[in-house]
Amino acid sequence: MTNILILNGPNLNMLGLRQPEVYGKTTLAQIEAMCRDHAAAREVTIEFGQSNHEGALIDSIHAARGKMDGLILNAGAYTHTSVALRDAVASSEVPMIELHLSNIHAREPFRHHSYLAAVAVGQICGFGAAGYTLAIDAMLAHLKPPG
Ligand code: CA2
Repeated sequence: MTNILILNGPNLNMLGLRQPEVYGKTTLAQIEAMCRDHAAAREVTIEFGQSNHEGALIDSIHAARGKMDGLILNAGAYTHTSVALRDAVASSEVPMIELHLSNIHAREPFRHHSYLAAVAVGQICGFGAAGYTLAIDAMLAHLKPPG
């Protein structure tokens, strides 16, 4: 069984409740349910979490070391600010996919730079809530390439 940690950063607990024009109408609880359904059909177990606190996210990434096969990380605004999160990902040695609901490259210039991109397997952005299940499939393809 493949174990994937899906971790969400600050303010993503507000999904579906505010700014639906930017982030969509789907709540984080609905996204978690979508991910659980998707994983169940693929022999994948997921852990799903969210924190508004940088240190708590770092603790979760450290705890994933040696336990989880992959990390899907929507670090929210910490993407653009946090060297500490980048260092945590690098030290965890868990393959990480950087995920965003919105296309960060089509938004304000300060969202164009990601501290996480250089330590990611790859980045998925701009597909809204569907990005989460795309990221599960991308992680499986990375961990077990076809053929
Ligand atoms: O597009 C994404 O997934 C982001 O990671 C979302 C972050 C943003 O800072 C990144 O640049 C891109 C913001 C998450 C805030 O989520 C909210 C949801 C509803 C209402 C208000 C904020």
